[in-house]
Amino acid sequence: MAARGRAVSQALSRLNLDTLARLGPGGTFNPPAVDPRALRVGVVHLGIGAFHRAHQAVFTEMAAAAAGRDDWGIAGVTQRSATVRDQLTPQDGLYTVLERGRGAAPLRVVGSVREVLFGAGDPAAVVDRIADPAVRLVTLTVTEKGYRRDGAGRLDRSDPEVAADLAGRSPRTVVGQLVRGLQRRAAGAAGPVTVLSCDNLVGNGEVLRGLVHDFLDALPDAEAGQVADWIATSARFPSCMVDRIVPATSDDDRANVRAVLGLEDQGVVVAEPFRQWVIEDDFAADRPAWDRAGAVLTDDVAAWESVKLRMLNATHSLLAYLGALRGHDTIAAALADDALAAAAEALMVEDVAPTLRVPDGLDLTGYRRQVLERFANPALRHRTVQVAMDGSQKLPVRLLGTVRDRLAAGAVPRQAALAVAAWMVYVAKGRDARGRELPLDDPLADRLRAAAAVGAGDPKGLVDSLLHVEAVFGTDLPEHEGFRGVLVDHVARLTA
Ligand code: CS2
Repeated sequence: MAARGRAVSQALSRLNLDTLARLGPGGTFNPPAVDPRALRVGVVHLGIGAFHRAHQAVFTEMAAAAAGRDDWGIAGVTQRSATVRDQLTPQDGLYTVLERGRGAAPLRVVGSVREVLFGAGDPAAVVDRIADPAVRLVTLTVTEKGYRRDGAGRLDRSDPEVAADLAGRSPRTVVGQLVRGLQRRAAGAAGPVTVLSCDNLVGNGEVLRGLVHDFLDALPDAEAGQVADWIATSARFPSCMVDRIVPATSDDDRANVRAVLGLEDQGVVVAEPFRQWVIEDDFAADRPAWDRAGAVLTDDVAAWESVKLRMLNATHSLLAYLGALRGHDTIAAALADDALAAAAEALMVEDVAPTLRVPDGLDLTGYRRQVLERFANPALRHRTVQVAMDGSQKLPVRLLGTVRDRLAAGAVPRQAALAVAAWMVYVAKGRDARGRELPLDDPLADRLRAAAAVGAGDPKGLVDSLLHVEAVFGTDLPEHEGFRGVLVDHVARLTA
């Protein structure tokens, strides 16, 4: 059967502009909203993973269609592996978005990605594209770790990759690529540009601007000064909040698309029907008409950002660690476990909500319900271990702000501490309730494993040694007796 399935799929043509044109108007899928052949590149996107393709690339195509523009095509950069380039280039950049769950739209073929560059393979091409006068926008989804920050949130100059970029090689880090591209723009009068971070960071625009300046500060004065002046007048770094759940694509998903299109698409991305984008309205030049595609442009993005990170992402992590430990494969299965559903609700109500400034027009109770409904979507099959990855990078952003705010208010953040404790046990145990191995996929994996080994076997020891990983907990949290105590209680219960 399997061999036969493979033979059939090999015989199928690949999705591309020609095969798509031959399909004609099918009715079973939505073709690109604009003619991809007519689109010219105006955006460089760093980090063209599944999330970008299911989120900003869709908004950008819809915006171009709504405004009748042909100058907002995307040049995507895949950073470390050539996979996405090899998937999309033979397909002329086309790929499908497969929505799963209640209210799912028909398959959508997206045509806004016009080119894919491989950052590690051809770093000079990335700099060239950022410096291209036709480009007015550089967007990023490079995940938390792609920013290469130290424990204090500054550019980590002890990171060998950062150091190598600073020394002048063709840049391979995201901040290096940006600075070298901006430097070329400044020198060549390429015109103003907006740099828009779309990662789950607090104040993502401000963070990125700071890292760009950290990089410049480490360069020789003459070189850096001019660029800093140019950035002050000609570049903007707005913040934004992005939201759409995008689980990893499976073979089943690709088979599903094959069955509908009759074409092989190696670039399929899966997403829930929901998508949201709240963007700070601060651009150096023009921008796609994203507001006409459902995005909200605002002067106050910070409140939206913390609602999303502290409610949705924090609860996601809680369900991921507790769920994975209890042997639940998916977020939906974790939420179907009553004890975990109660913990999720308690985290949002007791610890998170009191710390939030609610943006105008948002009903927090409705938001909370909607988050839980989205997590409960069984068709998504979003794996707990996928959300569990990179905990050292995610915890400070989504949970520790809540912890610090609650402690400052004199409260013990019991529910937020449960999520942190579950992460500690996940790191230390490495196995679920059924004895299956849990992957520790994290840039600090070695450091975390070493810390967990020191404290092994004793809840107090484990909490103390992991709390002293400064890159995660800073220097303040290990000193906090109340927080430490509640972590020890939770870890003792979770390991009993
Ligand atoms: C998730 C996010 O993997 C994770 O850490 O919490 O990717 C989440 O699905 C998105 O932020 C939703 O917008």
